[in-house]
Amino acid sequence: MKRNVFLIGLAALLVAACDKAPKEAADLKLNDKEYFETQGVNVLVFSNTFNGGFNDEKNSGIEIIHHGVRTVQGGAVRLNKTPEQWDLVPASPSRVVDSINNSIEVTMRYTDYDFDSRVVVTAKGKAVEIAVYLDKPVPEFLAGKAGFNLEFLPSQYWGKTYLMDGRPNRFPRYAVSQTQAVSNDEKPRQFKGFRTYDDRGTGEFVDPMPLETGHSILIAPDAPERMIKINSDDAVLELYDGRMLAQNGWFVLRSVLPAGKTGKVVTWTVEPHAIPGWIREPNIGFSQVGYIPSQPKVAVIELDKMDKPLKTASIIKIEDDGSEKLAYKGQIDVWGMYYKYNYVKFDFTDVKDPGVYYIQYGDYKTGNFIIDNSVYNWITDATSDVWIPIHMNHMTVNEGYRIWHGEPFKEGYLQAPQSDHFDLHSQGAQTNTKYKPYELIPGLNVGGYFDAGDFDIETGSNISVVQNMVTAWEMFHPMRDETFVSEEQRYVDLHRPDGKPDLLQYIEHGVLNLLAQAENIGFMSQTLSNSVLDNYHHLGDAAAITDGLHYDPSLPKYVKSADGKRSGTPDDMWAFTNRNLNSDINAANMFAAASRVLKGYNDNLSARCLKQSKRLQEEATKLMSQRGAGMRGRQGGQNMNMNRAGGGNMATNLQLYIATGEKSYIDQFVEQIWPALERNVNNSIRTAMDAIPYMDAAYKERLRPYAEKYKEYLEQVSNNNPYGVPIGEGNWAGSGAVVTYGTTATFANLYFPDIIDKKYAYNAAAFMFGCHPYHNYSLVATVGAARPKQVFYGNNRADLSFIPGNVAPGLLFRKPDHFENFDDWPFLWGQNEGTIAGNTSYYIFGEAFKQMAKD
Ligand SMILES: [Ca+2]
Ligand SMILES: [Ca+2]
Ligand SMILES: [Ca+2]
Repeated sequence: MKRNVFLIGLAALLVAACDKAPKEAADLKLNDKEYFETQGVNVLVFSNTFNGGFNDEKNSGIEIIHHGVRTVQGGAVRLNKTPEQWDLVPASPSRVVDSINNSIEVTMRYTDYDFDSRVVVTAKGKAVEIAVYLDKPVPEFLAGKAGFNLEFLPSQYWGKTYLMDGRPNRFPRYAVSQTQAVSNDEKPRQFKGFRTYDDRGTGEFVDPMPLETGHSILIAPDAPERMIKINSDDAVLELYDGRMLAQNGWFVLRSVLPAGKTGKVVTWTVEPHAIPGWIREPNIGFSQVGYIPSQPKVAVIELDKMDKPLKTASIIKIEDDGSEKLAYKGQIDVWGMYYKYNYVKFDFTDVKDPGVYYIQYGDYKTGNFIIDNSVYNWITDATSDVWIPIHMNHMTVNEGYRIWHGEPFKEGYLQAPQSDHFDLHSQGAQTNTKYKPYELIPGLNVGGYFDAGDFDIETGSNISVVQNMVTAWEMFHPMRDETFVSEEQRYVDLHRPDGKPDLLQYIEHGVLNLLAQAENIGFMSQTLSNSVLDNYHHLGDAAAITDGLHYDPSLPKYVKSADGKRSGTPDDMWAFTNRNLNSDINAANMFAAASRVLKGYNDNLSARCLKQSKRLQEEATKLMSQRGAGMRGRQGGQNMNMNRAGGGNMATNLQLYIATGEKSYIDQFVEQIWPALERNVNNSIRTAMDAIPYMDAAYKERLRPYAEKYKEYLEQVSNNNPYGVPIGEGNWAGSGAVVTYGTTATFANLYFPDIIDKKYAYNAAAFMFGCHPYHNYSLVATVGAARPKQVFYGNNRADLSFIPGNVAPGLLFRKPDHFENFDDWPFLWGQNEGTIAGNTSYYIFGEAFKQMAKD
């Protein structure tokens, strides 16, 4: 039987081949985790609320996890037919779970419109009744607009059929339905009054028309694992395609709330089909990149709680002639329950012969993997040769026949006026600079890296990027040269050697923007970002975000000046200049480090870096102690000097010592490091280890007991969950923390091999490369893995694609007990976005890890 576990993301849905499978599924019951459950169907009611930092994250409200996949979400009273990310979301001030009546009631509130409603979800047999109640009629402006919405994941429904009142139809693969243009006066307010759209001077917004309307819809009768029946006697069901407005839109089923009415105003019966006796297919986690012969090799198998673990599993070798042979048979060890699934492990460390293998667990076989000493050789190449250079700002980036993007933001950056912002930034009343609001700050359109799936320069991230690259350069001196970079031509060509190590060119490119900030603004900006929201969600060529022409308010909007150099379209990017002294200190640290590696490569840039490093350090120290003096006055003489602020300054002192050799810096570092290690060894040991090459042998000896203590922490993490790495549960999934954990564990092994075993770093690598919950795909879009993830939230996400070398945040936790990582729908940034700081952290991890695996 050749079922391929590669397909489980799409097909975690096979009926268990069990003769005793019941003919009928059991009724939905409210469980002790406060959601409605039957085998194969979970209905969650505001277990996850609309409270993310970015409004509608498509992760909230009423949700359905259908045969293991969260295919339905967004169930709530909404003000739009197909809500976009920045449309208003309701607060949910109360949620009451009634286990006696098998129901959950949630209050929803739109403060902007003083509009309250309630939704009551009650289990009724195999269905839930969803009822919307109003104590006061819908406010006049929202009448005909507010409705109860439920959203369906396009990638799980396109191509499947539906029947509305018996009329058959098919969910479209691409958004091609009808819209109408409606006066902006009728558009409900968006987040903070921003607009997601450019109306091109029409005064109208685009409003989608329904695909179908009726009272009864049968969704996906052709796919039992996705089939849902929804009826409403008291309201009309309207089906929309949210992708008409935004590529990340979902299919939306909604009923408009009736005007002028109170009480129970809309009632739906929703019956998600449960396949009788359904058991989720095992998720066999292993490293898709493979293993070196000497390392531990443990597959972690995630099992449905109704599944019965097998006693053994096997490793099959694929021979040179294509035949297959049993290489190893070993026992399965039960780890136990972790959230909703049961976990077992299969240790095949004894398999050491180089070759091609797969894992056989009962009827399930995995895709193949390689055992060989070379398997890790390529794990950073896609990141360094492709992902990083594609994210170079202010350059044209070419690869073979393809231009990834032209030169962005030729018109430069304006001083941001006092403003709120949509990407978690703001500009205060003071500019803190010599520039007036909207004045061009010269010189900023050079160097730097796009933040992530968006195109801004996050200064903090860019500082980390340069710091990461400097660390990688000093530790490993990678001479790899696969990228042509010309700052003069503002041109990058992938896979074209130019005689210069790429890493030095990448450091130089990062430094160019950060130096421009320090020199022209005087300190570090918060961010260089979009001034209008409808540019921020740009997908496509970065050079097309702005028109490249200086904004001239004397010209009409959309009109160019006669000389073609200015335009009346206010699209120029802004520099946000609230002064953050910690950021200046971080920059001082980074400039010191960059100055060191650029010496002999670009002496002029190196000297400018050192100058700015010292200036920022001095200015920030002085300003901090002035602020500290103010606090001292209030706090009765307590010494609030900046050294107490945390590890940032400690690392800076080390960097400045390495750069300048001045003793005062290292004295301060030594004064700080030991108390910091005492307070929290896991947070400080990496910085402490960074100093080892510059200190005497006694320093390293003094660190040994802390390495022992750090080992206790590693052991504790190893036992916290079946995967043996830290697994985060935030709104942004936690692979970054796994990379950090793996990097520190790797360095600890390199410095203290007799104390710190390699297994901790191997666990981190295996997790990144496929041994993790939900599915077993590598989280890195990269060479080396047989089955990397296919879709990421990169700037090409509208093509349901990826940029090679990207690292996904990975397994997103949804309360109360569900991990997921969509691999057919890229648009959830918390699972699928890669960031420039995160990906360069991965680059260091990879370089260090390769070294460790080689030793
Ligand atoms: Ca950003
Ligand atoms: Ca090069
Ligand atoms: Ca412009």
